[in-house]
This record gives sequence, structure tokens and C-alpha cells, in this order.
Amino acid sequence: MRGDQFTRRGAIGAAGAATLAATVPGVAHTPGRKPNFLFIMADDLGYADLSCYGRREYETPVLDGLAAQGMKFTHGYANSAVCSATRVGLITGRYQYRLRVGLEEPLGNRDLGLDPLHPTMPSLLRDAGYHTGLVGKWHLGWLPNYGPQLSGYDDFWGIRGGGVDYFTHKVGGQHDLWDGDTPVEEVGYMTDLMADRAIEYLDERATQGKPWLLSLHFTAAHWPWQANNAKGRAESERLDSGGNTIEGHLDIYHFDGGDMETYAGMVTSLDMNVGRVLARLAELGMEQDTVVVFTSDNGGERFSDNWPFTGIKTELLEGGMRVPFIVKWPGLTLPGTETDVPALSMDFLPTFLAAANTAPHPDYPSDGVDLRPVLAGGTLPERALFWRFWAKDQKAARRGRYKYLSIDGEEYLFDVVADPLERGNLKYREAEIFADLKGQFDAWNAGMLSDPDASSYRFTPKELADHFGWDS
Ligand SMILES: [Ca+2]
Repeated sequence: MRGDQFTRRGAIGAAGAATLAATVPGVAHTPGRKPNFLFIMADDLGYADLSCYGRREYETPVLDGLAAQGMKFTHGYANSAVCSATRVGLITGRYQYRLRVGLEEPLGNRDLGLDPLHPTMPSLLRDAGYHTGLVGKWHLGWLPNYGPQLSGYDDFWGIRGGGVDYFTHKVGGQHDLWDGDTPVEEVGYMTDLMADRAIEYLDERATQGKPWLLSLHFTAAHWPWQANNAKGRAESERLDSGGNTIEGHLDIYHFDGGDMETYAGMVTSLDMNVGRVLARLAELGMEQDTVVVFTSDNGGERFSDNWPFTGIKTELLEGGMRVPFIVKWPGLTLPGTETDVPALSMDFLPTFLAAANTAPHPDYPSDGVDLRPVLAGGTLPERALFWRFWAKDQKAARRGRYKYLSIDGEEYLFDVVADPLERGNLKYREAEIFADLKGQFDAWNAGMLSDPDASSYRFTPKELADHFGWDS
């Protein structure tokens, strides 16, 4: 089964796809109406953490079903290998290295955040007549200077930081759950509560005529390692009473817990709750007017399946940044299609804006592209994509099937189509391609910000046994 993942399936030309899309019954959205966008982002979900991407230990029927109704990208990437940096790229539609806050890997400094003056996906859609809501994780700066409602969202319900306990909704002993600018306390499992609020948001939209954007940014399957059961609640109580398990780190960042059963519970809860939200969307009669996206903010963490890649979150090996990437677009994507065209988090802004008959602010052009030609069954002109990660001085560039990678000055060239594990270094065999991609990286990087004082996280041998040698 897994060996099939990198073969082309159902390849059809753009013209053929457009013709087919127009004739598939029940998929055309209301004529003249701008589409709604339900953008669902998981946290730290690895490439193969859904059954439809290869996970074997549990099933994700809802998200598999979403892929079966839309297009599954096999070369979908996050803008970064950590949370907040990708979220800067996503919301601005630009390489996050253009903004100082985007250099934080991830954001922990409370003095930094997303400048409210910067145009964003929600602010630009709001200007185009949309109602905009964020349910879930923000992680782009704290009050009073930064926040979702200062950056284009009409509504916000969720957490401002990088993660909370699933039951207490606390981190470091402090509650982090908000309804707008008001701290709130709720009883329940975080993933359930976020779906509850998303359903309320949809109910509210159904009574209005406006198109809408709902960014539904779950914290699952980010640590702490707690499924919605008695074992998860016991772990929550242990962390709440025990303090930090590693000195200097957050209490919920525990390396003395978690297992496969727990991780399965966290992801299947996510799947079930996405199902609740999609069911309400259909009940409200908005399904055919709504584009649904599901993706992750970075590659998988400790208990993820990132196969067939090496590397995890914080690393620019494919496993650190290749993610599930599913788009269901009634009237545009044919059900059950798949593409190997590379795409990145920052592509969603130009894609959504184009579909809403608007465009990025001329002073802040997007570094991404409109993905609709791909979603219609076609392709895009080949382009180079770039990543940087300050820890271990990591650099990467992808163009076509090739990837330039540099880690602490060690340089590689991989054919990531034939060799997704990144084992065969073609640096000398394909010296011209290597030199060209390295040159393109350097030229791109010269236009980006850098700051040696930015924080950049990586796993150490003290934390992960399989990372022995990383301090040498
Ligand atoms: Ca994350």
C-alpha cells in the first residue's frame, strides 16, 4: 500500500478536469456567490498520521472521507518545521522570514508578535465582505499589542500561546483560553470544545448572508500526551501537580509520558470532531458553498508516523515539514483526486483571495501562488520553494524532484521523489543541479531577515534517545 503513495494516480489534463468538474452532479457552488472557507489546521500532525496517508495503528475515517471528496496533495509542505513560524507564513501569505516575528522558531518572547498593520488572510477577506473567525490556536503574539482580533478576525475563541493542557486549559499554571479578549474557563476536552465553538460559529453564519472564513486551528495532536479518557485525565492531574519534568521547559512539555495508544486517541478525537463540524456544515446547507482544507502546521513529533520520510518537527528533512494537505472544493476539485505538485502553507492566501475576487495588498505581495489550476486537475509552472531553520543552521530548497539541504554546513542534494528518505546524496553526481539550487537558496536568503538572537528550538539527545549525536 505504501509503495503506491508516490506514483501518479488519476492524472488528467486541466481541460479535461474542468469539463468533468462542470458535469459532476451536486458539486457546483451557488452561482455568483463567493465561497466560504473552512480552514482546518492540526498541530504537529505528521505526514502519515491519517489512514489515507498511511497510518496503520488507527483509522481516521472522517479525514479519509474528506480526501475522497477532494484532492490529496502528496507533496504538501508547511512553511516551517515549527508552529508559529508556519502560522506567520499562512496568515501573511509570505515567507515568514520577511517579518521579525517569523524568525522565532517557535514564538515564546512575549514582546514579539504579528504587527497588526500587516495585511492578513482574514483582514483581506474581511475587506472583501467576509465574516472571519478563529477558533483554536493563535500563537502569533500576546495582548495588549497582538491578537487575532487586531489582525483581521471578527471573532476569536481559543488559546493565545503554543499549547495548553487538554483538560485544565492551562500552561505553566496559567489559564490560556479566551472568548475574544475575555479569559474564560470551560469544562471539557480541548478538541471537543473547539469543535463545539466551531459549530456555534457555523450556526451564527447560517443566519447571515455573508461569506465567511473560519480558521479552525486545533491543538491536537500537540503535546501534552492526553487522550480523552481516564488515563488522559490522570496525566493532566499529574502534570498540573508535578511541575516541569525538564528544568526550564513548560510543564506540559513532558518527556516522561505518551505512548501509541494515547496518540491514537488524540488523533481519532480530532478526526471525530472534524466530523461533527463537517456534519453541521452539511445540515446547515452550506456544504456546496464551502471550501474545506485540512493540513498541519509542521511535520510530526515523537509519536507521529512520518513515513516515508526521515526527520521530525524542527528539522528540514522532509519529515519535519511535509504534511497532510487535503482540499475539498465543490465545483473545482474532482472527488478522490491526488496531485504531486508541491504546495506550501503560504499558497492558501493567494488561492482564497483569488476565489473571493480580491488580491493581496500591493505593498505586501504574496510569495505563494494560486493553487486553483492544480485543484482543477492541472499543474503549475515549476517554482523553487525555500526553508530555513536557525537551529543547526538548516537550509533547504526544493525545485522539481530535487532538494538542496544543508545542516550545520554539511550539504546534500536529494531526489526526494525517488528517494524520500533522503539517503542518497547526489551532490557530486549531479554537481550542476546542486550548484544551481544552492545558488538559488543563497539569492533568496539574501532578501530575507535574519537575527542570531531569534530563538530556535531543536530536540536534544537528553530528550530523545534517537537524537544521540546531535550535540557532537
Ligand atoms: Ca505545531
